Amino acid sequence: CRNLVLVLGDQLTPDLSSLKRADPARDRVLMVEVMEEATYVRHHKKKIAFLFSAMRHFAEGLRAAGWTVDYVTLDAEDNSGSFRGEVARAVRRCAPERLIVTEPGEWRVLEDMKGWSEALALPVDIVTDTRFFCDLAAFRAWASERKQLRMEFFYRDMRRKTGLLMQGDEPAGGKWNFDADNRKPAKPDLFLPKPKRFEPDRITREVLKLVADRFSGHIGDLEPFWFAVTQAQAEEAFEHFLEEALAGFGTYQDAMLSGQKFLFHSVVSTYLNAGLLDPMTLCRKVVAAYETGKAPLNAAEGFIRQILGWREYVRGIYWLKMPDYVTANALNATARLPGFYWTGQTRMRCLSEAITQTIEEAYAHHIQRLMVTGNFALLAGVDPAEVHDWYLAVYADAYEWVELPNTLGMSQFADGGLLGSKPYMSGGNYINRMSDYCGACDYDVRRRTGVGACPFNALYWDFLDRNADVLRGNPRLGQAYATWDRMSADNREACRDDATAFRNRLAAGEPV
Ligand code: FAD
Ligand code: DLZ
Ligand code: SF4
Repeated sequence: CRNLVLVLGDQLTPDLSSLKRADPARDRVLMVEVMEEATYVRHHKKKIAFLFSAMRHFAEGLRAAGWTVDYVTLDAEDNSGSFRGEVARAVRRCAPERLIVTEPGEWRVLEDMKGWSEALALPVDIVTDTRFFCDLAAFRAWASERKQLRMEFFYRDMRRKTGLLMQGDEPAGGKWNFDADNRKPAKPDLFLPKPKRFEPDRITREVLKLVADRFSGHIGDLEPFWFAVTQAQAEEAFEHFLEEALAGFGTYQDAMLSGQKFLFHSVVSTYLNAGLLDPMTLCRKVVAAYETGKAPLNAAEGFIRQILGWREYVRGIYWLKMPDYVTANALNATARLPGFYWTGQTRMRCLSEAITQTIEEAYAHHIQRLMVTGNFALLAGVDPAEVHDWYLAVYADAYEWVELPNTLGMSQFADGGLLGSKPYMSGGNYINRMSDYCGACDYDVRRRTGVGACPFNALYWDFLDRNADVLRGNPRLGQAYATWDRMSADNREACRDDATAFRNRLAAGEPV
């Protein structure tokens, strides 16, 4: 063949930049299922199944469109188990003049790729990924002009640049951000939409068997498996969200309810990050829903900010700060990740809900990730590298470029305030306000210390105290430290003692 085009598992987009450079009549596509990618962290079974099935469906689509696809399944004889090994074998099979690949989403893969040309004695073109609103060069330029990086200002520039939800030079509705309207807890009797589910077809059933055989030791329930695995299905899932859930998305964005895994969230990150959905199309559809009166502005703006703002911003930060970012640990947190993160077995109701549904669905919504599992790990002083490995493994939407800044930066404050201006942390009070978890919990959210008190409470104050050298000067924490300072010495001591005892129990692996 003339060109060999390597398409990675999260590049399942028909107009991918690498494919656009090639010609179905003269070039060949290579896709590979490899053990290294499935095990560099031990991904959730559903995530592996989703990706292999989506890859196989995508290959079929390419063949139907006239491409020759060299597809290596995980169980193919002689599968070497790595991208590098499989590219080398494919080069021997078809002796191409050149290899073309769209830049990968993870630093580790790009570093390896940079050595391929020499190793294979072949030109390797690594081309820009055009599936984002802001390419990496543009982000670097934006960042280089600023002393402090903040998502909100990046987002405003992106609104201006794309014209999404703009009226001339002004934001639609006169404000950039409607989050003040978006903090309502949900009532248990609220009508709750469900994400669109799909029956596994023949290809998915084969993949499910493979994953059950080969990855039985990985976390997670493989079935029921209901994810979309094609572009058409993913688009259907998004249409379903537009009809059923978008209108409530803003208002209940931060709410949590027992047994309700999805609330008004779109559940499209898995599809978007694998390339089955296009971010610009999603945003345009949301604007149209607002303009036709199907969704209020706080919902449309809130949704667009997540995709046009946060998603693009964290990607920019990742590539700006790697490779050092992954080892950042500004608070010197060293505790091990508690074992119940892998089982959901804890009496703390909020954590057992979030972790159990993660095991079942490879999904939890943002506030569960940020204010339950993330918040707890932060307060308990868990090593951010362990927290990072967990998030990267357990969520079907997790790739390092998006997961790492969210975990290390937003959630664990391990970058010392680069991504967010203060740690996202709270005691039990916030969780109680935004959910119905506490009513069904063995612990008492109103008690700060003593037997049966909600562990988040003492941990919260103890966290502020332990990290005062880094955090006390932060103006956004002034009020919290003022409250701590006003507490009696006895109360402060009780917080320290209870939190230390609790952290010791975690370290000893005792049930909590
Ligand atoms: P919705 O709530 O419906 O939001 C719509 C879309 O906006 C999402 O599909 C997603 O593409 C985008 N989005 C929303 N918030 C963010 C964000 N903070 N960063 C980037 N994109 C965002 N998101 C991932 O895609 N992959 C991850 O590995 C990931 N890890 C996270 C780890 C932690 C500790 C935290 C706090 C957040 C993480 N997020 C991650 C962001 C967010 O939680 C998920 O994107 C969201 O929960 C996905 O569910 P949804 O599709 O129903 O999102
Ligand atoms: C996540 C993942 C998994 C589990 N397996 C594969 C695979 O077998 N083949 C493949 O091409 N990609 C896989 N991926 C996605 C890659 O890890 C992802 O493309 C890189 O990390 C770059 O973002
Ligand atoms: Fe979580 Fe504390 Fe509420 Fe229990 S009481 S659900 S541990 S916040």
